[in-house]
Amino acid sequence: MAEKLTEAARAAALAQLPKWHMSEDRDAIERRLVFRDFGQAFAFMTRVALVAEAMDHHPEWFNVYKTVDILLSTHDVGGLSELDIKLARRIDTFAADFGL
Ligand code: H2B
Repeated sequence: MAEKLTEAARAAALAQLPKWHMSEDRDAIERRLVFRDFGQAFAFMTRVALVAEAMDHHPEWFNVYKTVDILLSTHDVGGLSELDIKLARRIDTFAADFGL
């Protein structure tokens, strides 16, 4: 079972994820990605979906054309856990493949 990150743990984790910011109204992290077109955005989302399913940890996300807004939070603990940090790192790796 995941546990909510302590203040020290989340500060350390966020320092490693400069492209993410804390949500204004949730204990969650967010990143916006703007791709070249819808095909790239959806290819990226497909890769993330497969990893999310394998992790049994799923993003909250919103896609309009080439923009993907992602919010990560662990529902089971009502806030940020190590699972969100792990998924954010994987997402950053995929995004880098698209030059983001
Ligand atoms: N995703 C996220 N983001 N948080 C969760 O707590 C979570 C999840 N729990 N995906 C999983 C699925 C849980 O509902 C199932 C039953 O394992």
